[in-house]
Amino acid sequence: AEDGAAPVLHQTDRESLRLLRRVGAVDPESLDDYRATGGYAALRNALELGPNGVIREVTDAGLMGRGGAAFPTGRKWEGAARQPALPHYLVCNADESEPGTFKDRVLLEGDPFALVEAMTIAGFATGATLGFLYLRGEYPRARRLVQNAIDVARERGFLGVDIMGHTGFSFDIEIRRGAGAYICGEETAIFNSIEGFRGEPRSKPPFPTEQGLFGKPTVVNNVETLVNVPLILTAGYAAYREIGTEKSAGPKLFCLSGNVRKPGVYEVPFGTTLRELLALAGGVPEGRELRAVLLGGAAGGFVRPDELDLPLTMEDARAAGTTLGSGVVLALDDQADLGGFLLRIASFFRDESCGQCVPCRIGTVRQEEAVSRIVGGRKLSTDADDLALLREVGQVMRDSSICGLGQTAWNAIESAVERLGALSVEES
Ligand code: L3W
Ligand code: SF4
Repeated sequence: AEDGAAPVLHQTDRESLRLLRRVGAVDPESLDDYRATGGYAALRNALELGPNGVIREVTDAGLMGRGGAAFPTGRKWEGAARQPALPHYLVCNADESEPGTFKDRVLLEGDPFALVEAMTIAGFATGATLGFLYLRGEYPRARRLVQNAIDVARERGFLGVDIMGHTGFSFDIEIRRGAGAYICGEETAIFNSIEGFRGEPRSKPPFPTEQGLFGKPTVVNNVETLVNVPLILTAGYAAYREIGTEKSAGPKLFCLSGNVRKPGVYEVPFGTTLRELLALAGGVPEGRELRAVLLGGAAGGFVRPDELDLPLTMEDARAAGTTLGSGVVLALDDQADLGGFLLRIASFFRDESCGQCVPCRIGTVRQEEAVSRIVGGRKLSTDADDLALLREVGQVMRDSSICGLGQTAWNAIESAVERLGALSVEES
């Protein structure tokens, strides 16, 4: 078909619009199982639609990034596709390291062919001939299963040259493994890591769509974001948009952890309330009361028990002063040590700061020290106020750090202070 030809998409049932439909239900090493459950129908449709048609479909579906920042995927793909510089690259960010985040692992291990197909579609749409899967080093099982999927797909003509008999369409995938640094999940630090340099973020702009890996136009997408693409290309954007809300379309994976009875990954439509999601996970253990929920991860914010009717959408989370981030829903009950938990977050950021820029390198240390003093019941001095110091340091990090790590290192602690009254005199 010509570029931009009319869609050849068909309606499907709700089950085929579930991200986790194959996880635990099919053999993740079997391409035949994958194909028997609808695998590669999306790529076939994509090849018929042409690159522009695919980008239009993804844009009309309203797909937004699932790694934390919720940037529109179609806009990102279009931005890279129109760049004249060649080659174009695709990077799948599978360096899942946000504390409390384990959804991508479930997809990587449970449905690796879906990711391979999704990356191939993304490569086709954006003109990339090579895709890198940047995988968290601590996921050896995912590495084995995805490598197997890549190898089998290549053997059977779903990767390599003239894919699915489509003359002139070549695409391949290589895995690169991280080595334990959280900062290597930042998209430009991934480029440095793949290129053999220290995993430090680069200043943006230029955005990766213009100058990314090896200085070339690059699309970086999270695993979950990509695995939505075959759903859209199989069912069509209209059917996909029936899931979720108008502004936050589609299914969403949440990682339930902390003081819940059944921790794990749950798939629900956007717009499900936090109360409903916690109920799916069995709520807090018997005899306990919920104290707070950390939403969005270490860069997110706290929700109080009186706010559980919050619909889980990008826009509602933002309005409530937090974010859905990478899907973290971490419950703390009345027996949880909130002060210790906040100190753990502060220590995490101090540990993981790459040290490249001063506000974050120094600020995360000062933040940890101040939280430690407050939690430990020690005073900075008779006339100094550690909370005021925290606020000032937090604001400086937010305003002047190079990357998202430093910019968000104060978010959760600020939220606990402002919304839960944590780190007050009574707390210590
Ligand atoms: C082209 C423009 N592209 C922005 C692209 C940009 C990037 C994406 C988002 O992530 C989140 C934070 C935490 N032309 C563009 C453009 N882009 N403007 O859109 O960009 P940005 O800068 O808003 O965010 P980011 O730095 O990529 C920050 C979350 O990440 N986080 C933790 C994440 C952890 C995981 C995990 O373990 N799976 O994801 C920590 O901060 O929520 O919102 O691609 O290039 N004009
Ligand atoms: Fe490194 Fe922190 Fe600066 Fe990001 S904000 S570049 S992690 S020092």
